[in-house]
Amino acid sequence: MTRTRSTLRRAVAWTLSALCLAALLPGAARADNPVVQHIYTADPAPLVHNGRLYLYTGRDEDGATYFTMKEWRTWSTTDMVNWTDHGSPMNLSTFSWAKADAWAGQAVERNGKFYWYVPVVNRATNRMAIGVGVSDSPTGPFRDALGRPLVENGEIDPSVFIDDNGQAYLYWGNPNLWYVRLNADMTSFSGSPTRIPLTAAGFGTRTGNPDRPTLYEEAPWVYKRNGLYYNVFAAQCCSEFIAYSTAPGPTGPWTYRGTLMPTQGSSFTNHPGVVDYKNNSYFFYHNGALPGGGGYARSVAVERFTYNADGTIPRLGMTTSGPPPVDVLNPYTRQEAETIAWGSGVETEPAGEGGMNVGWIENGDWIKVRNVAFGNGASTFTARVASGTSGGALEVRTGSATGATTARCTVPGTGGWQNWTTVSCPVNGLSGTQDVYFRFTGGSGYLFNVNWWQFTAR
Ligand code: FUB
Repeated sequence: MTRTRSTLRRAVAWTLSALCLAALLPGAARADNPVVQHIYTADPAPLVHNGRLYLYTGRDEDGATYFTMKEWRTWSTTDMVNWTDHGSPMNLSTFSWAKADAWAGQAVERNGKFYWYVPVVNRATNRMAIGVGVSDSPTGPFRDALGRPLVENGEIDPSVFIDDNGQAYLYWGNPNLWYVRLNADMTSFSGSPTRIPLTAAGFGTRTGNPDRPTLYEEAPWVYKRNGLYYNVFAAQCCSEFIAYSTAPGPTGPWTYRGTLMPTQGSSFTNHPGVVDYKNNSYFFYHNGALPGGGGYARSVAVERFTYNADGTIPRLGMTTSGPPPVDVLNPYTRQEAETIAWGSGVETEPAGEGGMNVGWIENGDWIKVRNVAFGNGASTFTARVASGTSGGALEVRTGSATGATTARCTVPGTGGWQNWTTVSCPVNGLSGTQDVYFRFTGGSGYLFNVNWWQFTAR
């Protein structure tokens, strides 16, 4: 099998060498934003379910010169710093009627099923339409719930919201802002799509574009907090900034509340997603912060924030540090190798054993996993590995990717990149709660894959 890695991975590896130097400087921020480093991601949509935060995104293809998007991706975390890659549970071919443009959507849970609303080009009409994927699991796979668009008027960016009384709403639109009441089945609606009046009082005033007199551009994200309804949206174009409005009810009347995140970050679009998780509030967005990043090579990032006492949202800036951890990671249960705080040089792929594995590993690549709670100390490190060449070594380091080595497992050739075996090695001096770095070493070319890892306590 020929294994070729993307230009993005090489670029991240180079830039991380520079960031490591920066980290030695006093006061240097630890770079944990964007949340994913091995592919470009865009259009974040968070969802909390059963104590886990799931993140639904689009994917910008390497080298794209437009929003050339073919698949959606799912990620999850329990601590806001280590993110598990669940791969792509839905793509353009999920919708047989879709031609192109796997753009910004949102997923929601109802009665044990997960509904993911997404805009795509309808092949039959050549217009943007909104489809709905459904799954029994937050990580998919998703199938087309209808076999046709749910709604189509040439506009994009669905946001779904279920009110306390069970009434669900779908909002979407660029250049207009629409809503429709969804039925309890989440795949049909009552009444007709209705246009929300884009007034200056509701959505601010834009200058210099008579066709779009208010700031509303696209990407609505509608939710409710303490009885107040929020619509956070991408404002003005281009470059966009993030603004928001509030209302006493789900259909308005909306009052413009100003800027949430000013234009920043070398992507001319931005896209909001807001969620509460483990007693904190989080704002997801995207920028062009990864190497090679830009308007068509975006990356999802996240900031923690606190609402003001009157319910308004403070103005937020993009950071490279991101939020602090809200939980520890337990090394004494099996952890997926694709649970990553920061990865340098690696990629992921579906594993033959199920789930995903880390692959395309070369000498010097590494993965950081944050806030790992070793307690009184670990005695043994175990990893599930495969190698289509002659393997290498998997080192567990602390402090940095070149810090103290606490364990070193030799990985043999296994006769194939999906021929898995389990290796173990002794651990020395790993206790308390700290970040660990898995560093991969060996000869030239691809060394081995890693599916999961686990420590044994002393
Ligand atoms: O990702 C494609 C489009 O760019 C989204 O639908 C918009 O919200 C903007 O982010």
